[in-house]
Amino acid sequence: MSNTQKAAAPARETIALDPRRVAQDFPILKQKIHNGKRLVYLDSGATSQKPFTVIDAMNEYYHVSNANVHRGLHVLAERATEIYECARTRMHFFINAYLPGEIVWTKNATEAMNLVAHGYARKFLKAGDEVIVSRMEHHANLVPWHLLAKDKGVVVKGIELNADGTLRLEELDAFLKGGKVKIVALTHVSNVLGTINPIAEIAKKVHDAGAIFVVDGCQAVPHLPVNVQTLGADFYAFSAHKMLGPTGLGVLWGRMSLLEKMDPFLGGGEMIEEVTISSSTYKEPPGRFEAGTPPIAETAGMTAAVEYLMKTGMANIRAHEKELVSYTLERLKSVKHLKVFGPANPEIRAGVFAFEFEDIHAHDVAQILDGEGVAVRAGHHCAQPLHEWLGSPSTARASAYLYTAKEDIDALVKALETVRKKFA
Ligand code: 7TS
Repeated sequence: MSNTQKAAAPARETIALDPRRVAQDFPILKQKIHNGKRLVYLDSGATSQKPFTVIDAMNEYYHVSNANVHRGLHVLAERATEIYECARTRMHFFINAYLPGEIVWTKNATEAMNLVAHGYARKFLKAGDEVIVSRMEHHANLVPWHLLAKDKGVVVKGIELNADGTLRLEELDAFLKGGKVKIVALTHVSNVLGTINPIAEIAKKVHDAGAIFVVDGCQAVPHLPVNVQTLGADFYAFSAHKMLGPTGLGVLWGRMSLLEKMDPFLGGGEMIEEVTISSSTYKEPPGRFEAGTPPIAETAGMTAAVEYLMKTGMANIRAHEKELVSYTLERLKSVKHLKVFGPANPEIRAGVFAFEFEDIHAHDVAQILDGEGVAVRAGHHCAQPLHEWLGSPSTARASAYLYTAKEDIDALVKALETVRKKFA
């Protein structure tokens, strides 16, 4: 397989998406709820819905090809292995990895982050070394480092935020100057504020200081063109289920030179070269990190998801969501007493809208919205440090995707008016 892919071509003009047309590919979105109301799904930040092609690919796998991978010599085992490995190759093209072998299949993004913390950081960091995170991280990019801090005496420090919900990058510069930073681990896109962080710019700073850059791409890969070669990070983690794919599958991309140095995280079948009673040796990456029977049907679904995204065009999806950001922020301004968090500039914001009414609990807001057919999430969204900064233990959050139309935002605004009136 080629390891000399070129960086992606310069952005070409985008083609306008018709989200109502796109929504027709998603069977779940056709249903009516609560006595005939149209389902307005604004919770894609938690998980995206799945098109027919993804559901069909998984069904077909179980109908025609089901077997375990890399083991049997029979026809079904060969088919299953091909599906599993072709998905890896597809994914490497999708994010422009250097090699298919740099794609490690995990259970989800959380496991991918833990794999870096256990497989890389546990081996190479020592007491007093610093890991830099930020105030806007999901717990998946905090708790693995906390576990490491407890075990190894590593120190975890956080970059604070500007009032508009962007990173205070001057704080990163100051941390890096201290000379103790070994890892910087940041999200590409905030799951609450929608902030899109300047990953390529940060990668340069981190590398100039001789540290490793780990990126949580969970909210980015589904929504923006992601090219790991031009972004320049060292590890990049994400989940299939937020990008039209199935639950139970995640990805850790890592530079091969780093993966090769890492210890396995889980031990067992599939990941070994040779085992005796008292010792074992391990496969080269990625096999070393894929112990046990992996999610196979899920990779069949993943291939279909990536094909759907590529056919639609990631630049087109981003253009659609950017337009939706402008529209939504403008429409939400009309709702009295509603505070909306995150950057106002659509250039640096994804389609995520966390908000609160001064005196109404986020769970009440979400419940009333649900009654109106509008599905949003309420809570701390696994970002407690961020909510501490927002001064609120929980917010309600609407999150969009390629099937979200302006009509869905209009329905949200109308339902928010109902909330306001009920509590007036
Ligand atoms: N990182 C970010 C930025 C996320 O938004 C999430 C999930 C994760 C990591 C973890 O992903 P998982 O697939 O391993 O669970 N975020 C959300 C959310 O915002 N609402 O539900 C899940």
